[in-house]
Amino acid sequence: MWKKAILWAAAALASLIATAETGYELWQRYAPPAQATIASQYRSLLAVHFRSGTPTDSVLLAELDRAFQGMLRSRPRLSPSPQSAGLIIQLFQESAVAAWWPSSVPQQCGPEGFAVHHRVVAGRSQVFIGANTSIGLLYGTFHVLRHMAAGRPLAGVATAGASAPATRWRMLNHWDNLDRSVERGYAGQSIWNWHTLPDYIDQRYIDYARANASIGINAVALTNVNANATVLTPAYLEKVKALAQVFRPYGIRIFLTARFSAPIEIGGLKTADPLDTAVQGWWQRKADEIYQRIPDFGGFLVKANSEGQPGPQNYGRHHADGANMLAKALAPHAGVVIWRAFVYSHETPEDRFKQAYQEFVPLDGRFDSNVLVQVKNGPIDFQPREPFHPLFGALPRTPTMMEFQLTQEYLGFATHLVYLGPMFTEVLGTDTHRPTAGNTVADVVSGKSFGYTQTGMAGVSNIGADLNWTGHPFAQANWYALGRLAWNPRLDAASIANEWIAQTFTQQPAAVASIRQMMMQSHEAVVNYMTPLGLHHIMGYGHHYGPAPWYDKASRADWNCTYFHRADQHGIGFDRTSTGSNALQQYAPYWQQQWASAKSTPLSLLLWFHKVGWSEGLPNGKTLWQNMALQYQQGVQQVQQMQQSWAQLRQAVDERRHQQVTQLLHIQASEAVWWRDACLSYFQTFSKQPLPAGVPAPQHPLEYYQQLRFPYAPGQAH
Ligand code: BDP
Repeated sequence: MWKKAILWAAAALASLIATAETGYELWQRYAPPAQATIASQYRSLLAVHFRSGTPTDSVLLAELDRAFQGMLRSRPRLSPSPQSAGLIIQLFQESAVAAWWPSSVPQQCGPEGFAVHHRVVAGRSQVFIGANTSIGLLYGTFHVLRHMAAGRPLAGVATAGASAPATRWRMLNHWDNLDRSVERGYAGQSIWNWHTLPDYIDQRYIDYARANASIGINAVALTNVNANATVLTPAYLEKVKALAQVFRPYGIRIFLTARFSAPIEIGGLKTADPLDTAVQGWWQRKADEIYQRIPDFGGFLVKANSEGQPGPQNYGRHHADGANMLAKALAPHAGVVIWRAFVYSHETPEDRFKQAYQEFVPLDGRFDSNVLVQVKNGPIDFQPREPFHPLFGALPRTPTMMEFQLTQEYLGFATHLVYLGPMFTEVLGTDTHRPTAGNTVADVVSGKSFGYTQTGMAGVSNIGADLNWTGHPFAQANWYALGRLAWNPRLDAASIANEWIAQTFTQQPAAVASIRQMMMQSHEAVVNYMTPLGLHHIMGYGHHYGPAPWYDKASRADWNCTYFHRADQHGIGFDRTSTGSNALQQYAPYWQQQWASAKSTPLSLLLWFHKVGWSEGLPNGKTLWQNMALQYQQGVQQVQQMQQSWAQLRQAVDERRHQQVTQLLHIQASEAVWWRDACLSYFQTFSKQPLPAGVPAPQHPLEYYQQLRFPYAPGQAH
């Protein structure tokens, strides 16, 4: 009787705990496998053969301990001999594992890769993890744990040969300010508590490092690209050093944003001219000072001569002069400079689309070997959909690194469910046709096309101090996808979603399928209800919240929405062909041909390259105006479908997160309606045509949308 009561109480408690998930654990919840047969298979891995020595080895063991306690309710036991163990984790040079792989595997693994082998002996699974380094073993262990946390049969855990990262720098760029505000951050304050560093080490720093290492992220820039030189002062470098110590065992290197005018601001010099020897000396001493504290410091990330940031052009020098000066200061320590190509000048009236290409292509081959140029995925600015940036493939002699934006500055902030996996893979999988057909953006970025010696992929972080890190529970998937794709840009977005869902929410196949479906259509949905047919940059001025296609009051032309859509009574869109700005010329001939005429341009990119008449017929038989209205409407409906699918998942997902997502989807649905109604009312003043059947009349008159103000919209610059 008592026993029964206690059992019942325990079960009730367990179910209570199960329904109260905060999301803090991210994809590292380590829930027990849903299937009992799988669980019993996993149990043979509890006997672990592993000789721990390095700090990385210690974190590996701690992770195994945590994971097995979660998934198997048991702790791993160390087993002295490999024969009696189920999980054998060994450096290749330690021999026992070496037998499992062809002799080429260790070399293919390189410094960070690993290989996993699985076999069954006397009915029990044995899993071997081999690598050349401790960090390789840690990545291999995370690979195995990911597989287990998704509840998959062990037979599938083996890698086909080596799993080695496609890029050297797999990176998060935090846009975090020293006052803990986050530029374009929608998930609370910065997780870096500069005030209590270096003495106070928040558990979050450790959990952040665990999460990053679990998906292969090995570099983080701590500070905003709109940089503050104070982070380079001794007091702050002490704080940075403390974080570097936390991250080191997880294989994560720290980068700082270098404000180009720092020699003036904190160095007392009169100039920051990169050709001035006093300036060069100042940066050299600064680099030495940093490396003395942080011997594995990654280097500098620099935004220069862009949106008011200082840079070499202030002194009549060019980007390579600036980058090389910093590169020379870092080179003796093997550090690198990541120089951003997101530049557009105040003076040039040129189509903003073209400016980065115009500035950087002439400099190809003039950068030092430890410089990477970091290019946003598209030519304008992280819009819901952009064509790939024409710089990918156009810099054969300059390592070109990818910059994606995880934080949803132009995609509904942390309120909208938008899985960016399909957007990332759409860009990565596009053939640049440079130097020849068959070279995708991924090939360029991973160094395949041009043999770059430095390679990288970065995501602008969407992380903040919110309990669940990213604000929206689904925004975690974008952090996750970035890491997975930086390791292997050929992964497909649906498989990444599958493994993320199984670790994060549920292993139930029907629920996984339904959540994956929501995720996979979510990017197209936001494109439809915000910027269909290739519209871009029609968000609210400054904060970028909500629609404002009418906005035309900014101090410079290309900060106005009207600059980008160019709607008038004749039509809408930006002519970037030879009859317009001819930005098209920056692409390989294949794309020039493809996009030169509106007829051969896909609808998804139409208004990026063409001005099209409102009544012009498109290949689907409808006019441009009808297509536009119907796509806005489709976007709204897609969000409504997501709401319906999610409502049916109440049993499959813990109550708290289910409730959170329900509420957020509700906001997203009404904001999608807002976008549709505001944009269509405005564009209708030019098209002067009725809404097609199936598109409801706007809820309010245009003036209502135009007078809305959001002075405290989150994420604005300080
Ligand atoms: C823009 C953001 C701005 C950033 C800039 C950048 O609105 O806050 O500073 O990108 O990437 O999209 O430098």
